[in-house]
Amino acid sequence: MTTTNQALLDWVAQTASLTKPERIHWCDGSEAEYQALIRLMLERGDLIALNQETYPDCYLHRSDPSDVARVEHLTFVCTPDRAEAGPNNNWMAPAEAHVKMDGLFAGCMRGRTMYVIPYCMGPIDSPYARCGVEITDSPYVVANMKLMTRMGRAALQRIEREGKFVRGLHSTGDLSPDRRFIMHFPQELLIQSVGSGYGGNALLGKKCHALRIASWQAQSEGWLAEHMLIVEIESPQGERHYLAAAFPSACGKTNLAMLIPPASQAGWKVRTIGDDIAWLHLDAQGQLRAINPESGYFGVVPGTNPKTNRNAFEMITHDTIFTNVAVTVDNEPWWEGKDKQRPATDWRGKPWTGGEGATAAHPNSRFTVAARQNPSYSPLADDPAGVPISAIIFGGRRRELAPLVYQARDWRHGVLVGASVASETTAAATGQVGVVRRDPMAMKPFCGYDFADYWAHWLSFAGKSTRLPKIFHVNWFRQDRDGNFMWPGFGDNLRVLRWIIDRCEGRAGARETAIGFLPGPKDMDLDGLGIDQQVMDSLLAVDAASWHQELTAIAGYFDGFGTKIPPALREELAGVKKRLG
Ligand code: GTP
Ligand code: SPV
Ligand code: MN
Repeated sequence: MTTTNQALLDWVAQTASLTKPERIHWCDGSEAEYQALIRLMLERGDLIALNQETYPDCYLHRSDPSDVARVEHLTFVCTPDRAEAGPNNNWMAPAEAHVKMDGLFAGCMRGRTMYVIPYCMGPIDSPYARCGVEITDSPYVVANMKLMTRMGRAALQRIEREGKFVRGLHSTGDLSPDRRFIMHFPQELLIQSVGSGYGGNALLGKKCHALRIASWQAQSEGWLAEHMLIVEIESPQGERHYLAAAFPSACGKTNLAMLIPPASQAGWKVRTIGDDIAWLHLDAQGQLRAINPESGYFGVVPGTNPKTNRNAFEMITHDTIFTNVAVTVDNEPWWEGKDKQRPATDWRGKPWTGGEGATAAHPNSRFTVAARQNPSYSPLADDPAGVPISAIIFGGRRRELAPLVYQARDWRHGVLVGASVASETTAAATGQVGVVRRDPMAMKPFCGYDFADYWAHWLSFAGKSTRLPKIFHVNWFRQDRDGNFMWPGFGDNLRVLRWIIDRCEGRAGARETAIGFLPGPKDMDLDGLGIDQQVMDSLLAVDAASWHQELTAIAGYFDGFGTKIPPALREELAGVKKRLG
């Protein structure tokens, strides 16, 4: 395979002369190609075959122990003007970054195969979809890109038709954290990543392209690229709604997108459009529509079981690549929260001995799987027109303060709600876990430009349509004094989604508070839940003193963006403060 696109041919030739691979392989995206890559990785030891009777076509990849999560401190946005990247990004001057990266890429593919992966983010025939080409020396990356994106011949044909694509160059390098960088050059539509084989650092179509570069493009083109799941909810009467929800990494997007209604919610159907990224466009009627640019899931493994997420649990019993899980004596994958078994080896392949605070599977162990394997897969994920969004939901992982659910007063207030999201850090990125940090719109690690400009962009939608989605905030993670989750979560989150949908349809009650609208005691269906009224009261309480503290923290956070902060956000913040009294 090769191409008629001269720019692509030139870039491939240029990259080969820099990186000096032994051979070049153009990926066609075929099943045969995928199987050949799997065989190659099994021979090289990059993959280990799991129990092929109980887990057919499932494999385990053990990454370098230093390379198990995104590395935000090594991720840069390289714009000519530092201010474009904003205080929310690490910045490096493009010229400096190019010199550094060229040095690291020089000869890095000697003796290795260079893979050229044309891919399409979004349904191949969608006007909202965008293409890219990733060049990599990692067969693991190729196999993951095959599961996660529409990759190969069809994508290349679209690139040849359109002539435009995002370039991504990746090399595993020597895996030394000292020589690990993930660089973005938005003006050049270019990504360069070296020294990591981990998902978000190496599968360049995902966070690097579909969020950081795409958010940049979306700003100038009038759309939104967001860290959001997209879910379809069908009532027993057959009424369908589509919701988009932004939660920070490892805060419940995959689980909500694959929700299984509890027994007491008979007749409700939930289907998945996407679990991580949404591209949102206004159509000619002013309706916000969403596509999922991905075609697979790179999901958190720990905690997945038939009770929390039976869809995911079944989905990953075949044709799945596991990364950094433990293994049982029967050579089955194992992780914390799976079952009562004791694993034989931990994620590093060492005999499992237990031990205080240790986990057998890495807390950020992941599965990679094609979306079509999901029992709750919605065929609308392939609809080029996307789905109409009724509500946008923001959320975070907060043991205190943030109530189970509340509704913003209007779009402008909703942008404040999104901009002030805070959440406890998780194992999805290296660094401390469990510390509350601001993660506006769940995009702290992924917004490719200054947050102040990004919020202004969000605010601008109010002037473009009169039928924008309603905006909500949820928190599934409130804890009591003993550290137990107060809300059952998972399937029961449907009860909250139903209130949200009914609010959109103007048929659910609410009580007005300083921070927005919350369900009153009778406004949510809690039938069959058996939750204490006292617990519900505290899940839906708005404590004025604590919220005053929160507002001060938000104001302080906004100060970090200087004079660029949109006045509307300050005004909305002042409005909440005034209402709190
Ligand atoms: P990324 O792929 O990193 O963007 O994460 P995600 O937002 O898709 O997170 P995911 O759904 O994989 O959930 C991460 C963790 O949160 C898992 O360990 C889940 O078991 C847990 N979780 C998800 N939903 C709930 C919930 O409703 N309640 C509680 N208590 N935990 C949840
Ligand atoms: C996240 O960290 O939000 C993920 C996993 O979805 S990664 O692809 O590694 O970014
Ligand atoms: Mn994510």
